[in-house]
Amino acid sequence: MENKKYYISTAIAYTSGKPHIGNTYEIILADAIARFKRALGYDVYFQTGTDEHGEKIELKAKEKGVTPKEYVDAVASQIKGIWDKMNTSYDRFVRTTDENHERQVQKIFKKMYDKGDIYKGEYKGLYCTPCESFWTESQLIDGKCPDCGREVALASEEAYFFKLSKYQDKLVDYIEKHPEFIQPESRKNEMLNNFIKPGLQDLCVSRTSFDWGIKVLFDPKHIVYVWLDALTNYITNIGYDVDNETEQFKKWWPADLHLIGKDIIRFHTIYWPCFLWSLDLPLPKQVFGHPWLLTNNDKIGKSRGNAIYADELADLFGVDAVRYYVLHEIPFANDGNLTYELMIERYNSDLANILGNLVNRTISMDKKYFDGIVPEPSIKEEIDEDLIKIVTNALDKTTAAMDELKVADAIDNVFEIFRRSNKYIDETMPWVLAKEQNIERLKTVIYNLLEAIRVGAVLLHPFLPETAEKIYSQLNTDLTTFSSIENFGGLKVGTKLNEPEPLFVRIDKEKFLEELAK
Ligand code: ME8
Repeated sequence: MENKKYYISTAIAYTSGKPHIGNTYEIILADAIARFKRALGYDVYFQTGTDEHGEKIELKAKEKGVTPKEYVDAVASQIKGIWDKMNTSYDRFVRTTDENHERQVQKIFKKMYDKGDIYKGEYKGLYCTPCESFWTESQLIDGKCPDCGREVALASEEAYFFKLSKYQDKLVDYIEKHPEFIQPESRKNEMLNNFIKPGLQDLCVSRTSFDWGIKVLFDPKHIVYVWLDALTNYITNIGYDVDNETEQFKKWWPADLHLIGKDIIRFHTIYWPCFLWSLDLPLPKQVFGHPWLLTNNDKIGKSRGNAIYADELADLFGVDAVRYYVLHEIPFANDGNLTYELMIERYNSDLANILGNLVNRTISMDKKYFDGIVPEPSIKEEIDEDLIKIVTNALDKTTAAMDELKVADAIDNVFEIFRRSNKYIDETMPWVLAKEQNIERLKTVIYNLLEAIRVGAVLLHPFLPETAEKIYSQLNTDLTTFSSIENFGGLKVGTKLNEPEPLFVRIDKEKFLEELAK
């Protein structure tokens, strides 16, 4: 397999507060994609981190009576702690307060200025402080910020502007010629028709009304606009330097995928391409705006008071149960919903019943009939063919879904192996074979089940790594690569299995919800 590079990034989370399950969904989704690519043999670089400047954070720190740096240090470490708890395999956690990032942003701003893409002017507009965004009258909804619904205030200041208008035609042309650039497709049309084609106004890229940010090198009373600061994280942290092209940068840029939420597609597909063109750099290959996770069908927000947190869910259900839920329940283009009731139902039906029971039953049967040794298959029957077909096709099918970023479909494909295996138990009735002393056939049936479970575990690994590793350990196998599942029959005959241990213990819904209410 060729060793191609794959650079995937998530949005960098605001350090305004603890990230909720919606924000955490994104890092889990990126993690599943990154792990899958690594398993396919790609040389992967997976970057995430925190967005730490801006007026909102300055205000939050003041409220708490700490310096902005003390405030962001604490929140960034909390965010990193949640990313780690969720078992995400990022290669680098970046922070916009990193010294190198700050220096590079100053140099980038200067380069754009020297080129004539940034000029000085005066800004008058309607500003939403929590969103760090200026809006035009026509963008407001009921006179309020279209993103968060809060009041906007008239603001006027001397400011630097970026010539977005200069790149408008180029942007329309690029997006039309590269249909894969903005995903899902519906978002592409929304950007083109609602935002770009009606006309791009020059963008205000500096502020003087607060201090907490990166100072413009040649005019230090100006602070670099937080989105110019934040977006450049994707290049400053892989060795971008305006005066010196590094090998590291040449290796990784352009990024293969910026994974972000649908609310910030505008910044990534309008501002970011124009900034990159101003620096004479190529664009990322793809920007995928994933849907939202809702709770009780309402958007989860840090300041909406309805936040559910990933670490708290993980304490209740386990890390992999949370990973499973968010990966499975949020389809490619539609929002997903999360409630405790739904979470328990999914947990019981998919994780405890379909997967947990299958593994437990199969290993227990092997222990009972063959003393825990992997038996040699010999007597094949027609009924085996469908199971074997589903198992051997799963790698290609799952890879195809992942290539299209249809992660919920991909994980469902893996579960197809487990569902089919359960059905195979019902069809073959191993206990009847044992009673009838049909031992040779029983050996084949048990072997097929164990091998199906191994293949399922290998494919499950990118999504639920800890569960897959528990299965490897129960099967006592080190055949865990994607190449080991290209053909059916990899599991070694004669292997001594380890003790079966329940992977997911069924939850009593009523009791659980009662406890939770307390
Ligand atoms: O937007 N469901 O940071 P952030 C799913 N700092 N995803 C959600 C979500 C939900 N309910 N709510 C938010 C920022 N997200 C900027 C990014 S990148 C250069 C700068 C997603 O902490 C959101 O869309 O508000 C974003 O991709 C990520 O969580 C971080 O959001």
